[in-house]
Amino acid sequence: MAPRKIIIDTDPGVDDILAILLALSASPEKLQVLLISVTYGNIDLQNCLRNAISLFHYVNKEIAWRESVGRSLGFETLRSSKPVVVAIGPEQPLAENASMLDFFHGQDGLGGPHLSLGQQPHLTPAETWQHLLEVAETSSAPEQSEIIAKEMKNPSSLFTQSQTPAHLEILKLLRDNEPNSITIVAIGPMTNLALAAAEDPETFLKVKEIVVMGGHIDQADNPALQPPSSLEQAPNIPEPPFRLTRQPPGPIRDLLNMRNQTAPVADFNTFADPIAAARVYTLTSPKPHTVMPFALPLPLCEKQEEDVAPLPFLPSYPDNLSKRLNVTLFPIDITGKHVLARGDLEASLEPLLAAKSPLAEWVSAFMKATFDKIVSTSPGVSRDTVGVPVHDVLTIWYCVDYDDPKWEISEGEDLRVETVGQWTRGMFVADRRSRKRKDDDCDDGDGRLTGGNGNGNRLNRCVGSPGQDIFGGLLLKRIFGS
Ligand SMILES: [Ca+2]
Repeated sequence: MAPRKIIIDTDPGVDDILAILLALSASPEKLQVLLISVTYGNIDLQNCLRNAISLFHYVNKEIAWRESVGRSLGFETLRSSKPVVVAIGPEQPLAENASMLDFFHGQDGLGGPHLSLGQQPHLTPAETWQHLLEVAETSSAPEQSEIIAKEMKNPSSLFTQSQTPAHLEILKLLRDNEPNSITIVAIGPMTNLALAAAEDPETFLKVKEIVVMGGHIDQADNPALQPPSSLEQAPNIPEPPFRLTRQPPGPIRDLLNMRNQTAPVADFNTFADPIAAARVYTLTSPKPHTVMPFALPLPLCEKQEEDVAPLPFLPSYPDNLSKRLNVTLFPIDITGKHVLARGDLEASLEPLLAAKSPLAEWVSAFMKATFDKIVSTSPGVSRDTVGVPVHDVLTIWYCVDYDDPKWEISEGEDLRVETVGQWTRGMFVADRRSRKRKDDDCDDGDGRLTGGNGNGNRLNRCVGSPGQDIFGGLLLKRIFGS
């Protein structure tokens, strides 16, 4: 069977980094990584990009170290298809300012061992690369200078710097490859994908499958509304503003961030740009125009500010598209059950740390910060029992081991993203009333959740994996080979 070709659309924070490492560690017979398209998300775009470069830096050092000590080099997919193209996406959502999970991921997205670069809005890809290099070269932090400056200038680098905006790079790959041969793995806000779909819908529809870490479908499973005892004791929890783009610091935010959620009913990736997610999912409908999100007018106060960049206007899709998009969701319902336990990580890394593995040292540092954050914010969780759901990793596992019969995927659910709710922004609305779908060529409906007209989204959803119990061990074994 031919390897699955993937594009990873990512906002590199903790679980993205582990997901990318898992992908790069796969067998080249199973997986080929064509592109890493970076978006804002967990933290601002420049820090996401810096984390991606850091990943290649440590993998480069790791391969050299493994060679020097006579170990298997690993990272077969990466070594067989390097350099991987890294492209730069937008700095903010389609409709609003970026909402970021920087509290949980640290200001650099990896628990805080680096300096923050700050935001440089509205730069071209070339300007963004240049800015990243200038910051590194003038940095007083030797580690940052070494990682970014050396890695960006290294001709034997494992990655190349694309000067093309990420959504155009995605379209180029879809044009240049056989239809139905590329899978896009979306593990950040979906702004890049929405831009690509709007730019050239028919080329976008050449994608084989879009695998998304997003959604929280079954509200009965949602414990975010059950606060821990520390929350009850917290004084003066700030009231969220009406246009909620970021949960204010405090116990609620701690609690939601642990679940990769920014609102009680929404996962972070969807919450961060619900209009982008909704626009992509409409392409799964037989009649996308019936489920397109509203285009929101700007509030008056924002219109009057001259330094606020105009929002991108994206057109509707043309009628009579040639096919429907194939999307498979990995919502928090399933990703939240796949946990990396501190005990497993430490047991796996201990001999590698003793032997000075560069990758083990890096992963150990940012995972320690992550575990410590959870212990400090979670009553009843101790140092020894703590684990962290690494949501994004599950999507890559699915792409690598797609032939495992134990994956359980429910098909064709009408799930729609709420884009305008005051309290429900980014929530998935499921129409579960029993109804019989008509064929794709049914009469036009208005797309409302009234049932029976055959419109609506048709999303596939992962409801079972090959095993929660084997997940953490498998992840560590594939990345570290031990
Ligand atoms: Ca992510």
